[in-house]
Amino acid sequence: MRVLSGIQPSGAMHIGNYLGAIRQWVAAQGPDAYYCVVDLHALTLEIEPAALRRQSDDLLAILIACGLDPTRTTLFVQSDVPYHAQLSWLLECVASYGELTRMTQFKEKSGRQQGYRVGLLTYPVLMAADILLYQSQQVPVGDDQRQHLELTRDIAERFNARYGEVFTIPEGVQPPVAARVMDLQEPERKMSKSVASPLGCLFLLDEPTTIERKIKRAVTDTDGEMRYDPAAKPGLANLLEIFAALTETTPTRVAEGYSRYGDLKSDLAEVVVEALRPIGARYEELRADLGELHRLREVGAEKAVEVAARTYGAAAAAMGLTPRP
Ligand code: ATP
Ligand code: LTN
Repeated sequence: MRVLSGIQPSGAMHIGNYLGAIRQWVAAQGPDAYYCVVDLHALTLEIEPAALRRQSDDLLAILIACGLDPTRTTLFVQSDVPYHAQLSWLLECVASYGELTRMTQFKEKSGRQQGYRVGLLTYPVLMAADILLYQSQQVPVGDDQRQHLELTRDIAERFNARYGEVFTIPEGVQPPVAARVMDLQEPERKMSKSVASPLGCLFLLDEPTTIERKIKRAVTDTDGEMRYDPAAKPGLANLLEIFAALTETTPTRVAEGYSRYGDLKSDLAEVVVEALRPIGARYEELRADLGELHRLREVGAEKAVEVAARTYGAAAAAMGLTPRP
């Protein structure tokens, strides 16, 4: 099964990324899986060049620390493979302006700033290029990316109908629980790297005391009734989901084991700290050897280029371009 997914180096990785996406990446890894650090996507919002460089290295290291093995699977950086930007242009000439302005993420992110970049609008087309270049069948992502996946399918189907069968039609796959981890302070908003929420976001590299403090202060509700009800009790439901995902059970089951919010929170803090401890330790080792990290990056780029070049050539030729051999 051909698998591809991506994550932006737009900030430190949080538990939403981990539970919504990265754990699924690790489970699906193997010779047919392609995972990329999508640095071109991170340019759609303001980011310092030095921060982009540093965060791309950080992210490679933490992905490996989470259990991805770059010798068994292909782990690469998007901008190392020029075909992503090239195919994106071809697909921009297949996608329509109307379908891009309808994207929820575009509406949210463009609404937060004046004079937003055109890349923020065309971002889902670049994402479609990432996916289609590798002829991916499955794309493990969090719930927030469903709409972008649907758009990718529409673009691929339209391309195939107009120019001939070039692309595999992919499908998104979401985890059974914690596909959408919410901000701990504002449980109606998803946890996000690029939105500053000092107490709302649990980062994988947070110190144990920080994790305890954030979970203890997480917003719940005042009726004190322990039950899993995401609509009526979003803050509590979020904590139950994180707990369930990390202990391989269901949120309802977790709720049955507790009567007080305080007890649930202190046990959850312990579960999170223990789950993240080995990741933090491994990360420090990997990040200390930048030479080795860059060698692994190069290995990944070489494997990715081989596949991407083939698909790009087929797409360009189908549209009437004459790619050089
Ligand atoms: P940004 O805030 O910069 O948009 P992000 O935190 O949303 O970043 P991405 O790099 O865009 O993260 O996404 C990487 C993966 O993590 C995607 O598959 C996405 O669906 C998933 N993901 C992101 N946020 C969450 C969340 N709160 N819950 C579950 N999955 C998430
Ligand atoms: N758009 C995604 C990140 C992303 C991605 C991809 C995910 C870029 N390219 C390809 C899966 C497949 C996001 O914002 N989370």
